[in-house]
Amino acid sequence: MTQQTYKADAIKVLRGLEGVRKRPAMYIGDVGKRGLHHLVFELVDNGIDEALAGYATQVSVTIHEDGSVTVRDNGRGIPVDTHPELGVSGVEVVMTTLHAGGKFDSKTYQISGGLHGVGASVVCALSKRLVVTVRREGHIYRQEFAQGVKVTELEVIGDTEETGTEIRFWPDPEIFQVLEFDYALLRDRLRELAFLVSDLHIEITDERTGAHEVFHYEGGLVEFVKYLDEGRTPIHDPFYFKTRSDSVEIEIALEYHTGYVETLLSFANTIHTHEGGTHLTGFKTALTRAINDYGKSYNLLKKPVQGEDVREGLTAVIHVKLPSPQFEGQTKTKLGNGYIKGLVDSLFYERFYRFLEDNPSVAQAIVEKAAMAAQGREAARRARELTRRKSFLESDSLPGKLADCIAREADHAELFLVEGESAGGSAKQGRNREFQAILPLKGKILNVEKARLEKALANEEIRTIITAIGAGMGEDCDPSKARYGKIIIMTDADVDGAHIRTLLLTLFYRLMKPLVEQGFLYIAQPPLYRVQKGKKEWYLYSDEELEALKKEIGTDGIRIQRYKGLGEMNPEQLWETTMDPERRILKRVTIEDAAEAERLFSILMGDKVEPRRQFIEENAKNVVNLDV
Ligand code: 0RA
Repeated sequence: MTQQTYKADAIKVLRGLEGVRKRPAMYIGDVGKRGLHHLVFELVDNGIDEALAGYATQVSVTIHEDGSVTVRDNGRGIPVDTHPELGVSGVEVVMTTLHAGGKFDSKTYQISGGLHGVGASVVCALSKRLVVTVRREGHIYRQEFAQGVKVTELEVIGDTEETGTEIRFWPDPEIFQVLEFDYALLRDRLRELAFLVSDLHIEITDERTGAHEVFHYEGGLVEFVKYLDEGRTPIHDPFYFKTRSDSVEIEIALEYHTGYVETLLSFANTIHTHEGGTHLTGFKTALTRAINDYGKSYNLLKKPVQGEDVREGLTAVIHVKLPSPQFEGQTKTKLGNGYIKGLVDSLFYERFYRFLEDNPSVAQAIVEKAAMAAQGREAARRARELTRRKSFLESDSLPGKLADCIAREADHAELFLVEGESAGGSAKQGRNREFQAILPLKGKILNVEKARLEKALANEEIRTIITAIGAGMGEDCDPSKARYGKIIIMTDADVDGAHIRTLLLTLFYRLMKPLVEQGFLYIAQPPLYRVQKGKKEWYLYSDEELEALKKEIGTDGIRIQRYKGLGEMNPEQLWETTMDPERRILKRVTIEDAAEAERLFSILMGDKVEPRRQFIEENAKNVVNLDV
């Protein structure tokens, strides 16, 4: 890395900060939970920039008890000398003007793209208080701001041999609807960043709870792939390559496992491209061609296989770094730079084809797996046509077990998926049949993580669920066709219930993901206790609530009933506590972090027992770490 000396005069000033407080959503997406956490990632990105430029090796995040967060890096430190035109320090320029930064040339990668990279100044504008501490040129400097305006001058507060930038901020309650930081959300993204930038040490500390984790993965993407596949059985050592062509860097790791699920994660300049884009397209095209070419050359394939066939049981991470990334798509997470497709295609093809030639037994296993997948796909297509033919369009083909509701508009209609025939019976009697439909489920449904599509579709219980909902499945899944606006999973509050809930979540996540993404899926919260004292009664949903109530009303003469299952409630009780929209508690299932959700399902539902046991032990409380 060339030793460029940017000083304050290299900082280009583009715009003032007024607009940020007026329209925060334009800069950070929203002013809810997501936007709040975006502030932290904005600062972390600056540290990552310093690391990618070769200057920082550490980034740390600390959540403080007073609701503030500190982000620190050991890079060069924000310049402290006076800007020649503006007459203020570099620190002040960076913190109070939009798009300031010494990195607007494309010699170093800027992380910026889409919502990202708008810089520390946005965080400053949206904080009721912010303190910057810079270690540089032998001194420790400090300056304080409030709502984007400086409240102290830059001053020297000590001496040091270290360098780096430390920013502590207190999010402004006038701006944000949510002020509480979520440790797990920050941690998951920081871990992901540590996989993506392998030389970096990333630390997170939560002073509210004492939690502390350090992430550093020398193996980078190879370790990322292994991490994602922790619950699965790989069939070879990961393939890995990294290459550079002009100013573009391409890095890919992949492995095939014994399962059927496809897990592809793509990134551009460390940003998760949820919607894919040109890098992913190039990768997929090359993979399909390489396997077909190899299979044909070595007489391993009778006829060509398709893209989805070569991705069955594949886990891959693709990371490209390029100057000026273009982000498109609904959520601005689709890489648009057209030339990247051809570049990834040709460079990856060459290296992957060579990998196949160098590892003939692995290559044979991969080609055979793809051929099997092609057969499975044919069988699944036939099965799907069957499901489609007896689809919801012919209303008498709705599953016999379904007690449908009267309402026809999805907006008003709800479907309860209920564990067990007896609870199903209570739910049918207790429901409001105007808008509530009930589908009782017999015990445990098939685990779709371990079964191929054709087997999943051959399963009566799964077909029933898909047909009842009517939105289709797989690539055909279309939430606008769903017959219900809310699909509510209602299981017992015990271990079996949690297992069935996870099986159902896996089914939706794997076969009807758009329904999850678009917020159709909910989890009902049946009460854990019923408490009676005299003529009064209470339904309680947690042990904490029970303790609180005992404190309030005392323990004399109270009767506590613990519900072990939905079946112990009569229809009226079930309605009052769990189904009545006026009184029930529903948790909406969202996918906060796709990579973590992928891994979670592979651990919970994959074929390895040990990681699952360990995971459940560590996370005994929140059985599924989807943000429900
Ligand atoms: C402008 C110029 C230089 C560094 C930075 C900004 C910088 C900003 C942040 C924000 C968080 N951490 C940061 N680290 C560095 C270059 C300074 C030089 O040439 O020494």
